[in-house]
Amino acid sequence: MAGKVLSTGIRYATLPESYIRPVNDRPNLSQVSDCNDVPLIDIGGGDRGLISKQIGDACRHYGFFQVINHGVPDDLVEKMQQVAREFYELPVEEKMKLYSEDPAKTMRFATSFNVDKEQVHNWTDYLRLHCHPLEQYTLEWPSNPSNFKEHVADYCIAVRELGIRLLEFISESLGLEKERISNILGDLGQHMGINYYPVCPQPELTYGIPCHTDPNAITILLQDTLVTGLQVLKDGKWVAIKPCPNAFVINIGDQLDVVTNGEYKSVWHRVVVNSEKPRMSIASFLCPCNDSILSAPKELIKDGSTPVFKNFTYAEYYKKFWSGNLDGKRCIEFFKN
Ligand SMILES: O=C(O)CCC(=O)C(=O)O
Repeated sequence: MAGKVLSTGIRYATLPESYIRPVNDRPNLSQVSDCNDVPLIDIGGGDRGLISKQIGDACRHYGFFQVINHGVPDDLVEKMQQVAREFYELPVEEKMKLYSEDPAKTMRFATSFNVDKEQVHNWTDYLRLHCHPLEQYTLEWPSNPSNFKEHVADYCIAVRELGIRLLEFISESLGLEKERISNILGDLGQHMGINYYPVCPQPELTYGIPCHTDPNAITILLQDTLVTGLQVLKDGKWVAIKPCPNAFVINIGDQLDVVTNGEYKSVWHRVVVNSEKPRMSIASFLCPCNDSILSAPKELIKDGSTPVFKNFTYAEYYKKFWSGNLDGKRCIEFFKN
């Protein structure tokens, strides 16, 4: 079983066969350029109108953006990164105590995506946690490293506040009341993915995570400060998002696409790996409450037209997402009218 995961400390000289992508599905790294105009939005200032306009423009034209002066204290970010690193440094036998391939589990250590179903594996391990309500989930979180629960919980609380503020700006950017979108999403669920991408002997043959859109509403990503890996599809071309100090990358997920009636599209992104350095990223996924009925507000549906998406619950969507393969098809297509 331990042979399935990658964060074992073993360095491979060549890429194991089960990770090699077919020739027509490789990252073509030489063709990817840096994105030099990623919107970088300072949300610490007082001009709400300007901030929501900048966020609205970024959602419309990019589907992702970065925020600075976001209110998540630096020391919480550092402690979060530190315990995440320490977790991956644990002996593989210790991490394997948490291993599961069951996506319904609310805490698990895993690898790739859907190991038993997918044809080619992805060069990543991840620790996946449900985080809200904290008192319900922290009990099952790893107790090794010993300060994991404390630091991750503090970070989750601060990131959640940021997410709620961002949803308010997004709502206002559409001409809606501040809480309109949050009210549709209900008491927001919160999941975390602590992703580890080991050094890879042949990065041009595989992905850390292949092209996908996120199933949730918005993702607040803490990138590795030193190693680039995230790429976003912009105007039909893959561009690399270089880490920016003290910034989070925010990307629009499928549920925001649904509740904006397709006005803000969920963004295609992927992760590539590196032959010299491992990479770690920490993704916080804010999602609708499991049983909220998701639909766009009437203000965003033109008179007499049919909403782009059917009504459904997030529980239905999430199950469908994890039953697939990250094979480049958007789960959201199954929910269109
Ligand atoms: O590692 C990253 O930069 C992005 C991770 C990601 O796309 C995900 O966890 O869904």
